[in-house]
Amino acid sequence: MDTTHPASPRAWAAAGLLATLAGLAVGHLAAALTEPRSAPLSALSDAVIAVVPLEVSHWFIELVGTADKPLLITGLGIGVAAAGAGIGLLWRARPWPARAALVLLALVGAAAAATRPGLGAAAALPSVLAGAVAFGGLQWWDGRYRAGESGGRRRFLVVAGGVGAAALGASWLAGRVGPAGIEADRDAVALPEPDLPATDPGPGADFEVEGLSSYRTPNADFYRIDTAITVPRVDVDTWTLRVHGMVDRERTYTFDDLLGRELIERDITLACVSNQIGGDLVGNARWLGVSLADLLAEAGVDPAADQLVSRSSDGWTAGSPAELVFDGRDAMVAIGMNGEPLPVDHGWPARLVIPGLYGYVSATKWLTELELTTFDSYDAYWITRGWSTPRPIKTASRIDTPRSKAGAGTVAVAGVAWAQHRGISAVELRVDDGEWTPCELSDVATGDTWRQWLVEWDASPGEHTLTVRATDGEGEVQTEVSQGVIPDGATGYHSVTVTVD
Ligand SMILES: Nc1nc2c(c(=O)[nH]1)N[C@H]1C(S)=C(S)[C@@H](COP(=O)(O)O)O[C@H]1N2
Ligand SMILES: [Mo]
Repeated sequence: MDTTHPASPRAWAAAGLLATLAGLAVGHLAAALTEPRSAPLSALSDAVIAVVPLEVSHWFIELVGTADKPLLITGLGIGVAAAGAGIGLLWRARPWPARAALVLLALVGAAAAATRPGLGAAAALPSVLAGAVAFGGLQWWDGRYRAGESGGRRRFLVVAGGVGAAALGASWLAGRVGPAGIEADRDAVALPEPDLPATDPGPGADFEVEGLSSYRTPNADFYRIDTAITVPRVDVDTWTLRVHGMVDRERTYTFDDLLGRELIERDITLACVSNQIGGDLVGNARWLGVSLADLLAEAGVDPAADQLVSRSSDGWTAGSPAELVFDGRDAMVAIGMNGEPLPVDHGWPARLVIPGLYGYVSATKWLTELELTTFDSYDAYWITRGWSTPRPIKTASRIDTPRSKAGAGTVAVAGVAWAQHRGISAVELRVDDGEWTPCELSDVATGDTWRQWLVEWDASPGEHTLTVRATDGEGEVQTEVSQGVIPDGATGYHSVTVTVD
């Protein structure tokens, strides 16, 4: 064994790090050109999310909120890079074990990618390429140093760094124009006018108070919640929606089939079960789509099927009560959101929307399958992870403005309240320990949307606590009992402390 090695351990670690980063970049490029979800770090993060114990993921999400995914992918990136540095270090003295470790690392990535729902064996390729690049890089570095070559360090740095940077640049380009660049497909869709337009609540839908959420949430501001590390990129030309399970005849629809059907347009507020009191995981949009009840009726649903399982292109599932789909509410397969084709982040090309249910049991994005089954025979994604089977959305109200400061005198206090499908019949505000004061309510066309509320407050200098509560369309006052989001949604009153000067 060569003991008079000219390169220091530190140089070897750096070479291992650099070779690994270059490999990751090449893997990323290969994924961008084929299937973005198969990128090594993306696939690894997805796999971690799939296997990590429930308690750990709940703890992590509680700790860092919606930064969970960026943090996970960054953490894994650092971990893989550190492993690369370690492999470089090991290679200096013991090349064979180091080679084996590198192959193993690449295989872990390959296995993670190939086993992701909706991906196949080909998804292993980016990780295999990443491993090959890192392997080749270290092999080259090794050859130069064992040959006692000097001046190779700089060349290695330039080549490995160059390969990495070029691959990252090319991936960025591929993301815009390659197979991943589905924006062009989306732009090319001309949404037809709805056959059954939404009932417009009129100008009284929006108080237009500064700081108050607008009645319709612009797509760019609409909250996004899903398990996807890399958003599924669905090819609309080959996309189909399959209806199967407990039905008389299986059915498959293309995107054009949907476009050619009777299109309904509805304002529906979507809410996430993991929204905290006062939180912003809720939004209201005007959806365009086809009636879910009509679509399912064509397949002939077995009356014994009490659960509709909707599945996405990345294997996520939601289970909704079939009864609610057929009770006359505007459940739909949506293809448009606020006058545009569905944004990629919100489910392009099609998603499910069922008024009155939280997103985790109804709002499947990147929808590919509707399966009629029973609750006894199948538990959907979040049900197997400690969340409740479907229950009605809890009545909630939120103070949007003011949030912390106000000037003395007349202050507009305003916010939104929601209890989808039941609607909101009253909202009241309490200042400090005072009486509950009724608020003015905005106009709504249905109970499926949130409702703005507004009240004028004569604010005196000092610190004040404002508390809001709503009453739903059935006359039920929002409960004061405070409960966390698990397992079926938070309860309790939203209050803010305002300093008036
Ligand atoms: N494919 C897929 N669809 C999904 C999810 C998901 O993780 N994957 N999350 C659901 C949850 S929990 C919510 S609250 C809504 C959020 O929809 P949005 O991101 O369009 O606001 O999408 C639902 N649809
Ligand atoms: Mo959610």
